[in-house]
Amino acid sequence: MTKPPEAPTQNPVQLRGDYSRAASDYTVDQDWERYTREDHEIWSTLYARQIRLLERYAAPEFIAGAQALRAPPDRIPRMEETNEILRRTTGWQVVTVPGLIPEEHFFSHLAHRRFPVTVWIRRREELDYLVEPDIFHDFFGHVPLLTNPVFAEFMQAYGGAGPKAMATGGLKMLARLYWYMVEFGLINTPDGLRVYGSGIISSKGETVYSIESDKPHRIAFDLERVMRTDYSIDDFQRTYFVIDHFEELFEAAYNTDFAPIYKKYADAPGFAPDQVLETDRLV
Ligand code: HBI
Ligand code: FE
Repeated sequence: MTKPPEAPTQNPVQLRGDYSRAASDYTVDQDWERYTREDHEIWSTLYARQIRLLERYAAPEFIAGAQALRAPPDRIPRMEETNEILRRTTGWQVVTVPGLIPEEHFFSHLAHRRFPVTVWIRRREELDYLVEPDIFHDFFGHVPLLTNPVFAEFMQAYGGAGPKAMATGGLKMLARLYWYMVEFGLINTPDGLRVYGSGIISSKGETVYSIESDKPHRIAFDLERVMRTDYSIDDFQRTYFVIDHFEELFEAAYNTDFAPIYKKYADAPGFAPDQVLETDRLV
């Protein structure tokens, strides 16, 4: 019997899933037969809304990944079908979990090329906003880019950096890297800015806002800048960080020793989410 974890430090929420059947690594069976007609209809509504935004707003690598997964538009995908495809492309696997899981388990899954996907789907009244990631956010938002070799390498290296961060007080800074560059990242393309961050691309409103609005700051990716910047979890982002290539993330996670950064800024307050520094290169 696995007791529900305290919500991870970044997501102070009352956890919704059933953790009683979870294994020691917090995985559970998807139990696809247990989804209701309403669950599949909510998936279909969300999928139809987001898939039509991809052409205009999503990074080409994201679109290619979404197509490669061949997710059904009218029902929640079966993870074993997805895993067949992932195994052949980058060797990643999806594992299903009851919801948010403790950081150390989350990092460990990523380090072993396993992406935790929540099994339940949001209710109709949560269509536009929900606090804890559901299967639509995790699957539609995160899994497509796991078919991209460079991004997949970055995600594994990111997971590998977890234990040392937790041991040396760097968890908050490492979590900011995930927040800004995995959940809310933008990428420059010859056709202009495009979305690849999961939190954006799984949200109808934020997909448009992140590209069209003149309210948020858009700042060129800089590892230390991102690691030092606080974020809010309950509204559209005030700042997006922009990369030119996914290799920038790979370089950061694979070739940078984060320890000196954790040490240098351990007691420094974070920058406010809407702050702009004169050293920032605005995009
Ligand atoms: N658990 N299932 C799940 N999904 C996440 O995205 C997740 C998590 N636990 C911790 C977490 N994310 C964040 O704190 C990461 O920054 C580590
Ligand atoms: Fe996410």
